[in-house]
Parts: sequence; C-alpha cells; structure tokens
Amino acid sequence: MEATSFKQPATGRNFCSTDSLPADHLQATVEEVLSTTPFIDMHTHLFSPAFGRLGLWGIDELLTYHYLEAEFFRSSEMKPERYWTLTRRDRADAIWQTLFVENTPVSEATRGVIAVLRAFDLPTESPDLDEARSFFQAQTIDGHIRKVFEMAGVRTVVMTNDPLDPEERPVWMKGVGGHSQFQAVLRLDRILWGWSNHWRQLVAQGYEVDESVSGKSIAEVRRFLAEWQARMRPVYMAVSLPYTFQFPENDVLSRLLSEAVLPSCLEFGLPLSLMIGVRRQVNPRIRLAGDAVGRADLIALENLCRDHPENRFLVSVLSRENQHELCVYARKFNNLMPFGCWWFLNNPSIVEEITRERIELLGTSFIPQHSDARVLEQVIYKWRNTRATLGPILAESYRMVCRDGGNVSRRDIERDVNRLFCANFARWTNQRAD
Ligand code: FIX
Ligand code: ZN
Repeated sequence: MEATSFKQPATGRNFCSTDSLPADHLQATVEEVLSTTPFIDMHTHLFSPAFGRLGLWGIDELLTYHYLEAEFFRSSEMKPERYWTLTRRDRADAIWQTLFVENTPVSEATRGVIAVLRAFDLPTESPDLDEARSFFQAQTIDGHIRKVFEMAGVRTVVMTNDPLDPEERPVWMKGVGGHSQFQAVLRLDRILWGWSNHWRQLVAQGYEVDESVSGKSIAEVRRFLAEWQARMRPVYMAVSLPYTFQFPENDVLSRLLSEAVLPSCLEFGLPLSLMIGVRRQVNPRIRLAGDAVGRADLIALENLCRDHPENRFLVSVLSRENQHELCVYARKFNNLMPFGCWWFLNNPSIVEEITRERIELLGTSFIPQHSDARVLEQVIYKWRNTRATLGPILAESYRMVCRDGGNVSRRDIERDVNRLFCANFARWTNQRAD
C-alpha cells in the first residue's frame, strides 16, 4: 500500500487586503471549503475489497453496529443471550423495530442510519427493511465504495489491521494488492497489552519469544514488526490502551513498547498511535458494546513524549476529562499530535466543546476527527456531522480574528481546512503534503 500525495495550497498568507473576506461571508466560505475538501479518515475499521467479508457494509451491518446494540438493550426486553442466538438479519429487524419504529431515532447513532437511508433515497419510516436490503444487495462493492467515499467527502481511509487476527492474517499471508483509497495500519493490541494471551501465536509462527520477554524475545518481536512493516506498508503503528495505562512501568507492556515498538517506529519512520482510556468489557454480555471509559493518568504520555523525543505520537483519549490535559501536553511536546473525538466523544455537543478548546490552545496544529467507521456507509453521516459541527466553530474563530483587527482570505480557510483534515496527518506519516 504506497504513500499518496495530498495537495496543500500555497503556504504563506497573502496580506493583500483585497483578498480578505467580509465577516458576513466567512460562514458560507467555510462551509463551501469544508464541503469541497476531500478528507483523510485516519482511523477506521473498514477494509478494502481484498479482505472480503471482513469489510462490513449494507443495512444489516449498519443496524447491528455496537453503538446501536448498546441502545437496543436499553429499550428492548430481549436478553443479550437471546439476541446473540438470532441471525444478523433478525438482529437488524429487532433493532429497527425497537429503535426506529417503536421509538424516535433521536440519538446520534440512530440518526446516522436515517441519514444513510436518506442519502440513497431509501425509505426512513418503513415498518420493514425489504427495500433497503434489495438496494444494498444490488450494489457491487468497488463501485459502492467509490460512491460512498464521494458522498462522504473522503479521499482515503486508514484501516485497522491486526497481524494476529485469525481471519485477517491469512489474507495478508496470501498477499494483498494495494488500493488507492485504503491505507494500512499495524495494530498491536494483541502484542502489547495482550501479550500473555498471544505470545504463543508468535512461537507458532517461528519467533523465539517467551511469556516474560526474556532472551531473544525483544529482537524477535522487532523481526516480527519488520516483516509486517514490509508486508503491510503501514502508515503508522497503533495500540488502544486501557485507562490504567502507566509508563514506564516494570511490566511486559512497557518493555515491549520502549525496547521493540518505539525503536521499530523510528527504524521505519512511522508514528505510533495511542488511543488511551478504554475500560474493556465492563458488561461482557453485550460483547463489543460492553466496553466503557475511564479517566487515564496522562503522566504516562508525558513520560513517553519527553523520554522518546524522536518518536512521533498520534494520540486520542477517550475520557472527556482528559481532553484539556491532552491539549496542554501538545503545547509542551511537538512530537504529540492530538487527533479525533473518539467513540463516546463522537457526539456533536462534545465534538464542539473539544474542538473549540483545541483551536484556542493549538490553532490548526491538530487532527479534529476520525470516523472510527466499522461499516462502510457510516462515513457518510459521520463526516457530514463533523462538517456541520466544525463549520460554525471555524467561522466563529475567523470572525474573532476579524474582530481583533486581522483579515481572513479564502486561501487562508482552504489552507487551514486542508491542514486540519489532510496535511497534518500527511506530514505526520511522511506522506507528501503537496
Ligand atoms: O480500539 C478502537 O479502535 C475502538 O475504536 C474500537 O475498539 C471501538 O469498538 C469502536 O468501534 C469505537 O468507535
Ligand atoms: Zn477504532
């Protein structure tokens, strides 16, 4: 999967006042630039067609999204154990009936399904899903992907690729051709915090490692990372970490991170993405929907950024309470790039709060959002919501520049929007931003 080039408007500001926009034109210009700038979606769980059924799309997948399953279990008498005995189709029917027929789809996730159906001119108030099902069944995946990305205003999505995933690994071992709109990421959850459960998989693949990471283990893990870097050509390495994450700690995770992963990231010129704050499986009965959030101690991040100044860290934190600290740490460490309003934060009211604070503290030196889409068509509403939320915030910021005596031109807005949604990521992943 080769690097892609991203067009970055001319850098310097043109201080010729004739270019400056009157304050009452700012909102419309911002909205126009946002809607005509194709974004990079730097974290998703989408897959290119080469991964076959690992790539989820269509109405049954949209309705059985774990965000909706969490809401379904609140409004339905059905026990999770019964729900899991149903087929995907029957689960989708149950969720449609409960959240869209018997209740008004006012939540962010239910509104998302309505937005996707509307985007394809499909009925949004039908008692059944027949018309939607036949529509999606009639699509061919390659054409559908192009159409969906166009509707979402996305040019490239970054996948989440786990080399130890039993379904995904065989696809990579067979060889995966490149796809111009999908980039790979080397996801290391099973290696880092899942080591005690997964080190034997590496032994089975011929790596001389052991549970306590002794002997040749570190060198062997680096060999593993080098082989997967060559196989996947990832744009970054990534791990999601629990809210209890501490660094440095006298444990296997800290050792693997500081002695294997961070040196390999330097060797291959890759940033490391840290997604911190999950409280995994507080209710395992509802599976993926059973994860929650915990406030993390970000001193771990401070230590990582200070003690590994050559490494670049793409960081998203799950707890609302950690957002301000993350902004402040980004002001202290220029090897830290905050990104996204992750998971339970991806709601307009919270995205607005987080984004305003980031603009006030970091200017345009952050990545406002990623979709975290698990189902292809979700990029349509997730990016529509992001554009709708960010438009007024950016316009307000520009109005304040004008109020304080400055000028803002269309070119300024184009450059800033491109920086926020393309160039910051492109530069951080060593992809040409011009
Ligand atoms: O760790 C992650 O990448 C999370 O985004 C997922 O585990 C989570 O289930 C999700 O889909 C969040 O939106
Ligand atoms: Zn994710």
